[in-house]
Parts: sequence; C-alpha cells; structure tokens
Amino acid sequence: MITTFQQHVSQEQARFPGASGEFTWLMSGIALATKMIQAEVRRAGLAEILGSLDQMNIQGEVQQKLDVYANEALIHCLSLRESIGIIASEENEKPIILAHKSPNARYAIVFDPLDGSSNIDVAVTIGTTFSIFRRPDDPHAGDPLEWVLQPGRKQIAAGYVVYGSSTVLVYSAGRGVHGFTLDPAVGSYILTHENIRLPKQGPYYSINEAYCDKFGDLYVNYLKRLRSGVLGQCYSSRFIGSMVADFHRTLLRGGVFIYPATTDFPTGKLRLLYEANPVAFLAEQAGGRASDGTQPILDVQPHDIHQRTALIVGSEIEMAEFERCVQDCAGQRSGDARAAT
Ligand code: FDP
Repeated sequence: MITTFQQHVSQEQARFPGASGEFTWLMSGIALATKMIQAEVRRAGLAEILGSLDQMNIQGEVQQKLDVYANEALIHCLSLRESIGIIASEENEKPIILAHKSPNARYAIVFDPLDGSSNIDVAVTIGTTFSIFRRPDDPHAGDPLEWVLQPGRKQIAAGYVVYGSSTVLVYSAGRGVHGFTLDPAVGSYILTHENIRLPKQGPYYSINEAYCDKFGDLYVNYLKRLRSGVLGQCYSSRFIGSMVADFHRTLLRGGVFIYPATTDFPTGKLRLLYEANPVAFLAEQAGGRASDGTQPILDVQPHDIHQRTALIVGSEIEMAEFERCVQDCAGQRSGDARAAT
C-alpha cells in the first residue's frame, strides 16, 4: 500500500484530539506550491525562464526569475489558507501580514522559496525550505513580528523539498523525519523514506574549502582532525553549494555540513529563519545535532527575520568532535591570554 504525503499528514494530525484539519490544509498548500515550482524547474531551459531579472533582492543578490516564480507560487498557495497569520519569505524585505488578528489564524510560516539559486542556471540541485510556528500565546499583543521571531525550538514543523534527480519532500512535525518522492505520473508525493535516522557517523564533510583562509583556526583544526583519521576513518569531501542539497545528502548518508563565519560574512552567510532553523529541527529529530559554533541553532533567539548565522550540522560523532575542538580552541585562547599577562 502506498502512503501519500497528504494521507501521512492527516494521520499525524488525527493523533491530536480536536485537531481542526487546518494544519493538514496548510501542508497541502506547501505540497501544491512545490509541485508548481518543480514543474517550472524541470522546464527551466525550455521555458526561457533561466537567467537573471537584473534586479537585486534585499540581501543584495541578483534575483533569478525562478526565485520570483517560486516566491509567488508559495505566497499564492499559502495566503489562501485562513489559518496563516503571517508569512515571511527570504525574498521579501518585510513579512506579509495576513489575518493575524483573526482567531482562526493559528500559524506563521517562513520559507526560502529557492535555496541555492546560484545553481539554477547550471542544472544543479536546488530546493525550497520552510518552517512553521504556532502563533504566540497572545496574538493581539505587540508586534506581529513576534509570530516569526521565535527560537527554532518552537517550530512545530519544518521541512524542505529538493529538486534533484527526483523531487523529494522531507518534513517533520515533531514525530520523526519522513521523506516523500514525487511520482510525476500521478502528481503525488509518495512516502519513500519513513522515519529517517541520521547515521551516527558518515563518510563526508561538506564545506566550501576555498574559504579556508577566511574562516578561523577552529574550523581549520577541525577539518585537519577529520582528515587525520582520528575518528577511525578517512573522510571524503562533497560540496554542492546548495545548502538544501548538501543537507539532504548529510541527512541520508551522515557526516557534517559546515558554513562557518568568514571574513566576508562575519556572522555566517546562511539565514537563521529560512535555512538553519528548518535543517536544525530535522537534524535533531533524526538523531543529529546543529550548532552555530557556540550554541544549538534551535536555542538562538532571532532579532531580525533576515539574520544570518554560522551552521554546523550533522551526525552525532562528527558533532561531538566539533564540540571537542570548540573546547580545545577556548582552552588555547585562555592559555594564550594567561601567558600574555
Ligand atoms: P546561493 O547563494 O546559491 O543561494 O544561502 C544561499 C546559498 O546558496 C546556500 O544554499 C549555499 O550553501 C551557500 O549559499 C553557498 O555559498 P558559497 O557560494 O559562498 O559557498
């Protein structure tokens, strides 16, 4: 018997007595929008949709036509859902405030419509990431931004879709991580990866190593230790340059994905809300961990919807080794400081 994404979400929701079906309806909006996006991605070269719009988004990056299409598809499919009070997109400077004052509005959703957009024109895997929060206890109080400026630990669901050799939707609503592959013949996401567990250790580390002169000694030493065989194996390297694709491989095969702070991006490049939070939620649900270099990503209190962060995410063994390197580095620094006084 096959299980579709829709059936799976409905079954999950049925476990909660009194559930209204609104969450299932919201997730169906994501499924629909990502099917529209994947259709456009697959036709990209043919539909003359490739190339840049020669305009910058608020992050100062050149917007791609597919970015714009993906953003509009998600906003269109989700803004029809009365249960959503606020939408925040990586592509929009400000959140889109819907019926946040209505008692029916119970959720906030944030997303990156097309992650890895520098890979669009070269037919390399890209993806959509999303995360969902419940409205704050008093939805009428204060700034509507409070709906989305919640620590990642408060996400009630998160996930992504990768548009790769197949289209795969991975999500968690706090009860394990599940993956669904789009069957193009029937147009449905079919359960293909039930209860994904991140392997305890993996064969790869994934980082843009060309920046090794731009990130600190902590990361240089960590990579050196991974290469040294101290963890009982020799590592190989994989780096696609689309976070969502690099994370998808890490989730299924294990290992570690790293985007550290660099001299170009002193607080990291990836977005806390749209990129780091969803993958951190999935990693923890699957038995792995995610850090910003000093604390678990899910504990970071955001102060800006477009805030950037460093991200280190992966398997238990590689993450434990990373934490050991953080401690060594701190010990070294305090030793140096003592020696200087
Ligand atoms: P992109 O700029 O192509 O949209 O944060 C966006 C992101 O891709 C990530 O998906 C990816 O991991 C990272 O940037 C790649 O950045 P570098 O080119 O600096 O490695």
